[in-house]
Amino acid sequence: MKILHTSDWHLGHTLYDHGRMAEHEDFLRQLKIVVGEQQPDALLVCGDVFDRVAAPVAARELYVRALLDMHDICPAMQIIVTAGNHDGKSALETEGLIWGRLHVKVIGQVEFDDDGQVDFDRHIVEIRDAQGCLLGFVAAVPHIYEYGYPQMGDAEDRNDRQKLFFQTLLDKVAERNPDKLPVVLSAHLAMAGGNFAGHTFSDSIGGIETVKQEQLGTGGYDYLALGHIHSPQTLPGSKPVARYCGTPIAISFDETGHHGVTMVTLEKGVPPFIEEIEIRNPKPLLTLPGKPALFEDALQELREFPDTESAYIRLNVLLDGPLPPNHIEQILQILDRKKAEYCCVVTSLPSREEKSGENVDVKPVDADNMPEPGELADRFFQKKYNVSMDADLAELLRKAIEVAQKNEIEH
Ligand SMILES: [Mn+2]
Repeated sequence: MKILHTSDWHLGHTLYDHGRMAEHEDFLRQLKIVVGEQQPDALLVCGDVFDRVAAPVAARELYVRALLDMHDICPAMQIIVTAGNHDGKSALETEGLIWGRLHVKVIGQVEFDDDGQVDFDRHIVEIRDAQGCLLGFVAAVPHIYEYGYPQMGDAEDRNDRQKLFFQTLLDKVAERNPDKLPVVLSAHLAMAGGNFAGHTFSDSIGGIETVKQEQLGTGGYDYLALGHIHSPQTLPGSKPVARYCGTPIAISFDETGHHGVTMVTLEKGVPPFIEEIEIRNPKPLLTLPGKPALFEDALQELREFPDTESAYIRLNVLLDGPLPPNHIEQILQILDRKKAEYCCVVTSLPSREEKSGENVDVKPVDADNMPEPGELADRFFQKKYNVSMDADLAELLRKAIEVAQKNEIEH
């Protein structure tokens, strides 16, 4: 059984206001080639098909066209789409009714039968070859918030509910699988021991709570196909092997390294064979220079960047004072005749060892011995930038303090 494991397409993503439709189109063009060449038995999209619940029309069209294309080039292939935390779960699910006709199974959320019992059957997908011969199973679980696992039996704690959910699902697969054909479990969640580089846990990844593999049931599957984390990785020590295929194109500048999709070949009684297939982004996310440099040096590097090269640029600046007020204009001016596009500036301060001169210690201020505002500001400035304020800035500050104090007296 050959499974093409993908996740986190994030169609409709914008990077600092730059739409990424062309890159996603290019990814789907590459994916179509992979599917055409490899003829997998199943294609998994393990959540975060879209970047946001209300995905733009163009992104939805891209998704529809992609599924049609994949079906056309490999008609016997079973496509399985599960919702991630970024997806509109019920919308995805409703469209699934139509997709069923084209060998696409969409699982947006957990549903219950008339007796109020979890409908596990809809999470179990049989994978068959072109002749209809059963090859194995995919047990597909969409993103479920930790507190959202259904109450089952006497499991009250949310961890117990999660564990019971997965275990029950795997037990139901086992009932249907007397020949012990290969089973893939798929989920969209953060596993303990993963490398979460690039995820700023403030976004909808939310207060990330990691899950240990034993939470997802014991035994009963041969490969754990994960979505949610964007760096491709096989989890060290995972048993059965658990893997994030990663996002096909980087979503943030901190997702350095390659991206792609994962081809998994599963045979009865043999450990899964895993092959990474790289997806090349025609417009990479670049941090320039590679190591933080003073603003002028960073600008120089930007000037030297090839005019015709497509890229998103994050300028990497080492601060020796505040950035010039017109720093963005300076950057944009250089990029004006280039194909590369500006995204942001990331700043860092020299590490303590690199700092020259005395380190100025800011002592806690006691109310009776409050220093003059100008002195306090200067101490803070020295501490932050390791130099004194220049005369112009000191004069501006002196005037601002004067006005503020005058206002205070008047009111
Ligand atoms: Mn994601």
